[in-house]
Amino acid sequence: MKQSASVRKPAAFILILMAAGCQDTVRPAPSHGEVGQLGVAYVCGNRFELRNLSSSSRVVHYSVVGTPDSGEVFLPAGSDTDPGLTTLTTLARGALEISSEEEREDPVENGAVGCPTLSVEQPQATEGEWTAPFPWPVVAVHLHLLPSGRVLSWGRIGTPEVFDPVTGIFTPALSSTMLFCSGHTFLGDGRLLVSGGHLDDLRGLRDVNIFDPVTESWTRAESMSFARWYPTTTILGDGSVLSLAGTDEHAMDVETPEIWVGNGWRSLDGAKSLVPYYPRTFLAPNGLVFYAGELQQSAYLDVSGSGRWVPVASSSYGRRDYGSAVMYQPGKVMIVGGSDPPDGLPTNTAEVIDLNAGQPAWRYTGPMRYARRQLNATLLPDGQVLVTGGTSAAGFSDRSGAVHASEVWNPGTGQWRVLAANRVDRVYHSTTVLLPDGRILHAGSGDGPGLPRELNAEIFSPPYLFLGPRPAIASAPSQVRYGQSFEVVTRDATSVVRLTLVRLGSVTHAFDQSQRFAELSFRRVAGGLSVQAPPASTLAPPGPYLLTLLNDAGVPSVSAMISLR
Ligand SMILES: [Cu+2]
Repeated sequence: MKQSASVRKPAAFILILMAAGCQDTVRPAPSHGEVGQLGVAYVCGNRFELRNLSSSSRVVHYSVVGTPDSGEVFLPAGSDTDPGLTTLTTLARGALEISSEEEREDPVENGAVGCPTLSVEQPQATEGEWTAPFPWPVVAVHLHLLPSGRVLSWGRIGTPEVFDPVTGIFTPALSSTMLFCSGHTFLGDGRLLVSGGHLDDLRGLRDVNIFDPVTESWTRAESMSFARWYPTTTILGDGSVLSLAGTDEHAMDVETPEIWVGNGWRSLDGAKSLVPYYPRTFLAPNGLVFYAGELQQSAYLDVSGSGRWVPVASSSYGRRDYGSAVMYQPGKVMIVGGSDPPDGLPTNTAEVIDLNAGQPAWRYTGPMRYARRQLNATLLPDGQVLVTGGTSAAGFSDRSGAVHASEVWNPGTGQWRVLAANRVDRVYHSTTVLLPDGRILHAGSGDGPGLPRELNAEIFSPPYLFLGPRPAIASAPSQVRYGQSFEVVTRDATSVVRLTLVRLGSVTHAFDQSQRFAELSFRRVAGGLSVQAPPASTLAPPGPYLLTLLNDAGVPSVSAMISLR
């Protein structure tokens, strides 16, 4: 602490210079920890500045005293007149000790001084920003981010279309099945499994189709034993996929769940149950499938043997008809919005449950500013949940109550923050997915009762894209195995404080059947990060994910596509 007064001043000076983009200004020498040719100075927050006066670059070892935080840092060559300066943000708070083969520095205290926030004038830094609507060839009732970074969508009318977010070009991908009202999620190999479809209103199909994102073409797979209209598909830890609920070719409820086993379907005759349309289901860390809603009573579905249901806990609000649900961390689920009774006034409330607890129970988290149903809840790479669209009016999908403001939920505080508003009413059949560049695509609405067909989409840039330079991934493996450690090459390793995975989105009817979030632990090594893959497939089921670095300002990198096997 005793050095903080002498350090604080130059630190603020350096930050201002950095903000102004100056690279070549002579900077004050570190005031502490200086031995030989290495130097360490505390800056602010968990930031330290490392100095290399040697004319050759070197790799030094660092550790935060009394914590597991340690690693390696590459220091570029310096000289008497131009010290090679590297800013390092430690993951833990504590004194920083660095050493090389020749030298060992005394630890430098963390002065516990807050970092000055860059005063950003532009409102985008607090609210984000929407693009103007742009044309979309179908009503995007079903919307998916493909492992290629392209976006697949379809509606009731027209053919499925693949959109390239980089070029803006659409390419049709004709299917022999009418895929409207199907269920879908990504398989472990990155192909999209689509279960069921549309025979007529309320009447489903047995068809199963698989979309290959490389050839951008469809293949028919083994049909299900039951036709399904409005089913949910959920991938399990072993790569098999549950198809649950829906109505059959006679518009009768399908009570028997089925499991895709790679070359056909297995019926769970012991788990017959009437589950409403598009159940909000997730693979839980214990390997069971968790049913979070829309009904008030949540439950586990055990798919082993002939299957069975086990009640878990009752949520507080009631039924959440056309509310959304999201697993925002392994085993942690939020249910948000919706209406009880169905078609009644929507709620702004949200509830969370932690399935990792001994006795999981629902509890309220902060409420949204706006009540809504027909909303979308989308995981961001920083682990927050973005809500878009929906209506606050009673009725099935009354456009007079369309909510345009987006809101973001912070799982750390349980609070929501209102962000910028989009232009178009997006209610029933609206969809939202996270893109690899950290922006969010919001589309659809229509192809339903009395609603205009919104043949357009909008893209949202969240506030994190306006907070300064983005870290960058130079390279990352395209595939990793559970429990494996792997390397991410980046020049920004010393400022990266988080590394996250978000499973690719596959969305319809106010629910993403595919997205998941996981935080990865890592250690800095020369040239990048040594990262630990999730230890088990029940925490992060196999398939394609966006891998993202976040720096100490909360700014995400452009994501890399990575496949968990
Ligand atoms: Cu529908």
